[in-house]
Amino acid sequence: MPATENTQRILISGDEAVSLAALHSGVALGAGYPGTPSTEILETFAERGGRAQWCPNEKVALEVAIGASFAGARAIATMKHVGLNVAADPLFTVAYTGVSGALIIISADDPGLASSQNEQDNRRYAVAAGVPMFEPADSQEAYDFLREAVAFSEKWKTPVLFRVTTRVCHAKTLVTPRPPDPAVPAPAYTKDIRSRVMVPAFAKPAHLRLRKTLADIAAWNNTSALNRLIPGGKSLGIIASGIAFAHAREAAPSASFLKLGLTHPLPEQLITDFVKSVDRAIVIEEGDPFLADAIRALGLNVESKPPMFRFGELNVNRVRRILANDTSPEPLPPPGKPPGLCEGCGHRAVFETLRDLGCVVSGDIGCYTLGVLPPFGAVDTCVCMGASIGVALGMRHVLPPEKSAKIVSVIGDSTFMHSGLTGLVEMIYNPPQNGHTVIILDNSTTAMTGHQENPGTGRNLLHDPTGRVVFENLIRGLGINDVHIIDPRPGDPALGELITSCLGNGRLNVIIARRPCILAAARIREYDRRNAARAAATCPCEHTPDTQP
Ligand SMILES: Cc1ncc(C[n+]2csc(CCOP(=O)(O)OP(=O)(O)O)c2C)c(N)n1
Ligand code: SF4
Repeated sequence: MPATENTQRILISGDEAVSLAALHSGVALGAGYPGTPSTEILETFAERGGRAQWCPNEKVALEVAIGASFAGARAIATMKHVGLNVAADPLFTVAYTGVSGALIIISADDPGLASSQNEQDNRRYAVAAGVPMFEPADSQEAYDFLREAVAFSEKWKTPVLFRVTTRVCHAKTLVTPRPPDPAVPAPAYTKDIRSRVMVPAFAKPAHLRLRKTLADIAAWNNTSALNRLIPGGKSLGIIASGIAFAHAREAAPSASFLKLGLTHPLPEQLITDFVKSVDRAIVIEEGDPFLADAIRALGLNVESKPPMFRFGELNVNRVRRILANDTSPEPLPPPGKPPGLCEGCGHRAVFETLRDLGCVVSGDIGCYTLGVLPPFGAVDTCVCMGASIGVALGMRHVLPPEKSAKIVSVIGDSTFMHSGLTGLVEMIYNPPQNGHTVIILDNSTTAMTGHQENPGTGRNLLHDPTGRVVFENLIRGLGINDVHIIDPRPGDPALGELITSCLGNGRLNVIIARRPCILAAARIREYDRRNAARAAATCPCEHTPDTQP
């Protein structure tokens, strides 16, 4: 990369800024699972030459990043907020083990549910797991804080939770990067059994160490440059973090501000001094009253937003209303274009058939969740990724056979790899009396999040060829004999006949409805052509692949 490109002012999104900072920090490996608004971090990291990979799910991604860090390398793990639920198990224990190389866990939260099933506030995870948390407010901070987080993680030997939200991830603001880190440690593994093996005898002292480290960081945070005091009028003092800070600055430019960047553990003395220095102190934050509750727990008298502003994103106007304690009903947003499955989408034929058969569909998360909308109305439940199988099995276990006979699980290919597999294992282990049928919608891509690859496509993050999990082999290998592959063509009665026969046979069935996503099909053909041409160019034998017998 030319030196000027490193330090020139550029207009980039928060996600791009994080990826650039990771590159400049010498991050050796980025591992993640796609999810809005985090997806672009790994994609741009890879485009800029970083080593990045999609993993089957967020838990595996975090574990891979932990391994890289244990081996002394700098690593990031990226995911959307709900992904951290999946990765929570390693998260809580890596807080005890600590790290060698920097480990930054990037959680991209979605207040307002632009593209999610809930609007959980992952700042709670920092407290629950005992992991320090950085919260940038714009692209420059996303860049600066990521670089600071790398140094911080190695200094304190702790993983860092890097919490961003939709507006920070996707809005573009100016960034002045710094030259890349000249001293990136080379990976090296040092044996340290007492720190890395969390049996009770080692975990108990590890927990004590963690609490001591957090107390030391809290004291250090009182003078850390990650937090900023912005002097203003004495009549109003605002404590804010993340994007809420930007909105509050615009809404009340003459107020005094305490802008927090390291929001766990909190700089208690700094906050106490600030609150005491102003006549009226108010916390402006998006999502849960996370800061407000913690500051009140210090015995400080701060105001916080009325409950109605806990829902959805904040903006300048909403912050003005909070400051004015205006709780009158908010105007409804103008109706947008309702989402729907694309014309020609292979999922359509499946949901038309399920609707016409009167099936009870235990659904999952992906483009195909849109089968819930008219004209299909053919999704009955949708909880979280992978839940389609377990939820259907539970229903089948308790309902009488005549009521449960038409229950079907529907799951996409990426979601099946993410967390559907264990549902199938459960189906084999605890089969319902009258059998069950799972339909895997294999469109050869992770369409909903922007057409990323997954272990079933045989292509990696850069769309280059890699190992492919062949669903039918895998499922037969698990011991399910009734595995059917079908092309779900519109108007073809074959799919309906197949589903009907599966529902009636009382056995365990998996139907793989295989048809590439129509929006990705041309690109997939292009990747396959490119990969075949590359393979031919590097073929070590004397014949070209075309002339081989
Ligand atoms: C735990 C978790 N991680 C990530 C996401 C984001 N996400 C929603 S659906 C989906 C996968 C969709 O792919 P697939 O199952 O293949 O269905 P398609 O959209 O291609 O129809 C992802 C990654 C999520 N909702 N939850
Ligand atoms: S993007 Fe692909 S999978 Fe999603 S609705 Fe459109 S055609 Fe279907």
